[in-house]
Amino acid sequence: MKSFIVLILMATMANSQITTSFGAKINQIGYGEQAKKVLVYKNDVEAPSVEFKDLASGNAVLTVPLSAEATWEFSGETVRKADFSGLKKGLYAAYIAGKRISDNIVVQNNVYEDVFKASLKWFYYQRASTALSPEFAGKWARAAGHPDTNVYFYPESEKPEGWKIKSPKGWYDAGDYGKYIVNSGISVFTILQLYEHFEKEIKKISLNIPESKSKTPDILEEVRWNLDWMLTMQDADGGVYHKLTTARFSGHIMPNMDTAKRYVVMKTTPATMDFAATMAQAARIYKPFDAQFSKTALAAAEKAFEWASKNPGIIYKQPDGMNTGQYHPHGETVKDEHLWAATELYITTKKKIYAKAIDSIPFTSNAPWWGDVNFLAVYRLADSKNGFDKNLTKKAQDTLLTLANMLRDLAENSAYGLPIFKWNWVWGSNSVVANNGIVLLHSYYLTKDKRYLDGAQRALDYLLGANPLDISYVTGYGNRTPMDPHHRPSEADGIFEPVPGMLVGGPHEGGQDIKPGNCEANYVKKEKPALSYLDHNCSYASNEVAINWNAPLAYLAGALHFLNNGAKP
Ligand code: G3I
Ligand code: 9MR
Repeated sequence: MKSFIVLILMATMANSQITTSFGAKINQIGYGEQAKKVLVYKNDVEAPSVEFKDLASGNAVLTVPLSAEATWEFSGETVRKADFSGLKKGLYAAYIAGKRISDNIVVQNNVYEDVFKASLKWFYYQRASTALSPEFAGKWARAAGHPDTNVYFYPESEKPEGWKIKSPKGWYDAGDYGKYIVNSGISVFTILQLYEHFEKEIKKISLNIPESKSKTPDILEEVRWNLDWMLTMQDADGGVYHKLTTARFSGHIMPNMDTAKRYVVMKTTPATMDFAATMAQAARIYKPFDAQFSKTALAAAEKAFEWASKNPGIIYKQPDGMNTGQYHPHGETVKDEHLWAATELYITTKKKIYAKAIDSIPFTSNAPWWGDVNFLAVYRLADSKNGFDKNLTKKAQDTLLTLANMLRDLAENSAYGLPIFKWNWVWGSNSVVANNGIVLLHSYYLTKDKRYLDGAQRALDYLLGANPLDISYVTGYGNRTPMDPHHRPSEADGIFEPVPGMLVGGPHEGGQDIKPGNCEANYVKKEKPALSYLDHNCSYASNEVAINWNAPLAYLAGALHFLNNGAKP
């Protein structure tokens, strides 16, 4: 056993020096022992099969056939696939006709533990209003920024002279220093759902954060930092402010250097409903650890739902002179936020008023994202443990499996074997792939059909290296990783390596960042969205980081880690 661990360490170190690719597209972190393992290769040699050698002995241990050639429309590549799921625990490399074609391949059930923990720990690095000490942040320690104890209303003219609130803590949204309720909602939900699904296992996970010695699990302590901030964003009447930012995006400076006035902007229906859903979920989860907080969260949730029900159509509108993020709802509808809030409040309170709201709102059929949270409710309604009407549960299960079957079929039959739709190549496409993986995991939990689990594995494979650019999109985890993300602390801290564990937005051909003086290099490859990515801090449309991108990565990597090690959700 010891020799195996030494071998893994040597391989990981060796891998960390590997920068040039051998060509085969694989998961650069590795695979669980029972996992589906697929290699994709842009075939440059005529050969019927791929051979896998055990790097310890040098012996060939597995030979598998290469599939027929197929073209992946999103990169224009003609490739062949090989299923090497037969490989068990060990360290390998792949060869075609005697030529090495892959990085080291690690097969071991614990292989995702580090990248999973790093993707969660990243939220600590995003904390506002506190210094990050070397004990918990290592070389990315930094001074505190944004105390947010004097936050004004924008525009100030709309409030009495000197009006201000205290709104400290919370996570910076992304590469900027804004704090946004809409994006917080889905991010908090996704992380807390990982806790709900793997409570026994995740309680043992330490993130090495200042609260690690408390009796509350680290994942809940980290999320609490943002929940405490969210509570400060609720006005006395129950309405919730949409965001807290400066009037304009700051320069690429460290948090403590950004001392411009900060504002809360507009109470909106989507923000208030997202807040209600998140607080209702938190009220259940935190009850055993902090009964008072649980009570406060539920009261805030019910008050928010009431305000949003009385103000159903208040949509964010960027005021003049304000140019930070908008999180403007997709297609103006707030039905999805309403459905999600009612669902979470029903589970927590079992009140009929919430069940009534649920009945009147149809399901959508796409993985959840900040602009359409409908599927977060579908996940809940599809779970018979939540005590919803049986017909409603059946309808939700059918909705879930209809989407999952399309994703599963793409993972099995597309040229790259990936669960990615044509319309997924949006800004933050990597988070869409991660959320597609979560749709597949929910379907696996429901049916125990391993084909869904295999599809979720392929989603993680893509994010960790099995993609045309042969890059693991998570900073610090993989053989070739983003080195220059659009992330102000990583750009301004004077440290070569970016903050670790961050999932960059990923390929997107919108090119919104290609402007004179910014991102001149046109990285967009016409009609090849999977190649339209630029590892440069100018590219906020393909190379930024965000809490709603890391949260589904943390869920996907964490769930596969726990499932690889025997968890039963
Ligand atoms: O919904 C439409 C879809 O129907 C259409 O097919 C597609 C075509 O690309 O566009 C979709 O809308 C896009 C929307 O994201 C949803 O994907 C918009 O064009 C696109 O502009 C919008 O981008 C958002 C971006 O802010 C600009 O508003 C990203 O989702 C969002 O993640 C990003 O969020 C920013 C915050 O505002 C500020 N903090 C950083 C954060 C990450 O970049
Ligand atoms: O840094 C900002 C990033 O968080 C946003 O996603 C992006 C789009 O809203 O805007 C970035 O800020 C840029 C601004 O939009 C234009 N001037 C340069 C700013 C820094 O790149």
